[in-house]
Amino acid sequence: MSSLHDVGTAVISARSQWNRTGIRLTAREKYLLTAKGCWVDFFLIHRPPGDPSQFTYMRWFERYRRMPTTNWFALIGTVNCDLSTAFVIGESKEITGIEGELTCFANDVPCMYWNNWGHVELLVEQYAHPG
Ligand SMILES: [Ca+2]
Repeated sequence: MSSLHDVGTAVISARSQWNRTGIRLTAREKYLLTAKGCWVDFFLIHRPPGDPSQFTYMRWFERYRRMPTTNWFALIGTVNCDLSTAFVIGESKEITGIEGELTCFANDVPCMYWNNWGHVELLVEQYAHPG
């Protein structure tokens, strides 16, 4: 017997600065987000947790990422396309207390989405209420 049920799935494109999932979250509910697949930054393949800089020149640009201290191409979640609400999803993340549409992106420098390829798949499940 599972305490989780599916709320929805979404395809998160590496090329899109904002991926609107159409999945609406409710603050009183608790959710499990899980992501799978690979996406590509120019020629570097990443999984949903992303990766640290693999070349020295990449370190110069880290501070310009939309989440400056988070891995390149980490899967990021936000609410209603509002960067101030951003949190790392990576491969798996439990969330609660969030109200609004789940919107996602690959962590990159804003002007560097043109050389992004591929997508990851995000599954959103909701925990059943205890008792
Ligand atoms: Ca890029």
